[in-house]
Amino acid sequence: MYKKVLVLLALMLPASLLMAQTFKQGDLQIIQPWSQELPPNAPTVAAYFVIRNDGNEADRLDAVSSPIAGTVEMHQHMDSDGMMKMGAVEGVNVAANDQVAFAPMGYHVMLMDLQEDRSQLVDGQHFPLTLHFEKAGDVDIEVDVHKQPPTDSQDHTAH
Ligand SMILES: [Cu+2]
Repeated sequence: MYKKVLVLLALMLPASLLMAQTFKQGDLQIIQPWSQELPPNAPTVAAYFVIRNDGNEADRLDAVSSPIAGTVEMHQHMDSDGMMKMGAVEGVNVAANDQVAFAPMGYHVMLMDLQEDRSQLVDGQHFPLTLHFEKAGDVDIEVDVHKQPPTDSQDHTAH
């Protein structure tokens, strides 16, 4: 009986993953983590999300890790002399009652030294990521992989 319920839940899982997900821990919310599907030989993969801090104290994202990558860094795109470059940042502050967006051409999480099994890096799949915060501690999230950037955060009417 118990087993049947678990099987049912497992079957229902893919449908729920099509919806934007939010992960909560304490005063923090990690909203709609996503990654774009890349060619199978791409050396790196990027992850994006919004960190919302509803608390009255600032927190700081100190590090990010994932079992699918040997190295995970936080990067920021910078406009230097008209050239877009990206570089690693030590950490990202999230002020009290504020939010920080990780998005293309801005802050992003960069996964490197990817594991050989890339079955989680295709459209419709998802992979685990752990965000290490100075105060909130570790937050485990799942990053949804999409062919196209999700648009529902900008436009709720387009269908
Ligand atoms: Cu990067």
